[in-house]
Amino acid sequence: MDTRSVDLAVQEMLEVAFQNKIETAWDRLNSQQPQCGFGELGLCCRNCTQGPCRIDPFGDGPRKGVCGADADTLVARNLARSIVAGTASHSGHSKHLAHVLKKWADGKAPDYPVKDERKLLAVAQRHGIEVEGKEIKTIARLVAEVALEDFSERETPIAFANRTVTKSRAELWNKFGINPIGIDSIIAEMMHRTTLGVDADANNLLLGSIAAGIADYAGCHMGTDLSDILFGTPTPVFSEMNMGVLDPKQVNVALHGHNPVLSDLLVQVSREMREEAKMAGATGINLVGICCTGSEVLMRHGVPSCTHSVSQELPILTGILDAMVVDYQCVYPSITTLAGCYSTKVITTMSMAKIPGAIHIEIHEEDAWEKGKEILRLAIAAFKERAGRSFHVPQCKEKVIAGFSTEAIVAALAKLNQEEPLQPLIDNIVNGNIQGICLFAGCNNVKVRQDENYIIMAKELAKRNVLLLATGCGAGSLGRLGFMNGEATKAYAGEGMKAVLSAIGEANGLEGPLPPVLHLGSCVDNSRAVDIAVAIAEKLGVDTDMLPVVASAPEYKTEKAFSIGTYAVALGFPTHLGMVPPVVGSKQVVKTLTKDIRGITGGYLIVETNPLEAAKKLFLAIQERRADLGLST
Ligand code: XCC
Ligand code: SF4
Repeated sequence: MDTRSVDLAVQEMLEVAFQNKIETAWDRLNSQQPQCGFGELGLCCRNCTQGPCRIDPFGDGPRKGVCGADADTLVARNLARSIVAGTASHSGHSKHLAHVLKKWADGKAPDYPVKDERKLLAVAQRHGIEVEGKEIKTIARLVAEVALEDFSERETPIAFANRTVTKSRAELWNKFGINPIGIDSIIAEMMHRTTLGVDADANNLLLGSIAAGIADYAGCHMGTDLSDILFGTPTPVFSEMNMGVLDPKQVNVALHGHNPVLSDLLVQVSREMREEAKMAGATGINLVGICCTGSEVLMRHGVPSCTHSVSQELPILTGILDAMVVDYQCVYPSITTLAGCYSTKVITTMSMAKIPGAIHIEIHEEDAWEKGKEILRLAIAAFKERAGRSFHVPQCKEKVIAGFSTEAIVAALAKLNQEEPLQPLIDNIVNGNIQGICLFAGCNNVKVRQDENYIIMAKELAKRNVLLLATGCGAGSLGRLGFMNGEATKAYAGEGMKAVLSAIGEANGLEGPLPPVLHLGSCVDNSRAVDIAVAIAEKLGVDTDMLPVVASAPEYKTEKAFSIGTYAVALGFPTHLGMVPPVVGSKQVVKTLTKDIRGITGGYLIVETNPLEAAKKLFLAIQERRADLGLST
């Protein structure tokens, strides 16, 4: 058994790496051993130059840092900084989109017209913007302004968080003083609070972290809303996943990173460049996705996803990847070293995210189209360069249906009940055909066998009639391994859920049932799962912490995953982590996050590294909530 990945394509390419003595993330993990035990427990502090200070978890050595900070303070401060970094990343992405929308409204970004006016109007109305008689550009500018206002300090709580949850949830956040008044302001406040000699109270730090998590939710929701406005709200789309989507006869271009500002445009530009590619002897331009930017273009254009997260280096080793175009986040700097052994061009595109060894072509909204052509020309040149060279492409790919925006899910359900589209879903949750909903979010992590936790948990939960939603690299795992098509429902879903998904499939003219795992999009699109939960909660007249809805990050790695997990807890969901977070050095922090927090938000963390056990625990949490709602278990 390959202990590194379940994915056969990854296994095959790791063998290629081994044969060619090419170093991958797995090798580098090995050379990092043993990793720092203090760091693993959260017990190392570098927040001032009197440190680094370490606290002995066994109590034999020092119990306090030089300033007197104890284990609880250190662990809580470190966790807070991780969460805040995640919030900064997601909201940085959405701030970028807000500027693009505003530039278009001001006539400065002609390549970025509003694609989905309906969504624009819906978002505008949600924020109390009068739309009657106004031009689209004016409405777009007003929406962009509401978004940008959310970053600084407002008089009122953040709009994109408070107007998208139940009223009682927003009130609860106010009551406990965890409702932030600005995304950037809570980020700055938490950085301030975690410096030497400010907040030393672990629980107070954790409450501040939850506020930062709520700001992250706002950033994610804004990211989804603005992407839908600019690039279109996804509708169900058929595509494929895994490295077999690479085609030796075409110019292969991987879109990697997170933000659709660049990747969506390249999809459009590539259509114009097809002839140029043909003149170079290629049959066409084959765009493929990696990580979240891959999910964005899969959702909206059906661009196949090539691979995800820890295996992002491997498509280069096929020898036929002509360019890897990246924006920001989750892009391993190692890719330029690997690309150096092949004809692959790595192209960075954002001034804030350069990589030594890459070609930098900076994308500005003002002249994005021309720059897009320049990028694709480099890929075409690389295609010519590789003529006659040997290559190795694993013949693995799976069929997927993606594109499940909240709007698309509601539209699919409306085929069963035009007037009350959510009713069929609610009826089936009430009668137990669907026991509950689990959102799979987060990454792969080189410390666990890639995809294994997702696969085991998805099988276990699907057979217990739990409807699965997935985003980001979690969606990638489940897609690459065949959980995102109708066949998977037949193979894995329990009888109740199979009947429901078949009925929806049939009503929508699909050949088979809906997949057991619905692809909601990239990591910011976890907001879509929240929208679904909020809609159900409002319909039932309860708050989100009463719903049989749980979240899981079975193989997470990034700071962004921490901030998402934090807002899942803030919204009241039992939230599973499949890797032990670096908090075990503080009993108090562990207790607060897994138990006490429940008394505040209704949500809590479940840390469980065994996927079978994790599925059981999540199912139990679902059962508990069903019982509280008076539903059959
Ligand atoms: Fe990054 Fe979003 Fe994680 Fe994948 S899942 S490794 S964050 S690309 Ni968000
Ligand atoms: Fe050490 Fe305190 Fe400085 Fe941290 S803040 S490095 S614990 S002295």
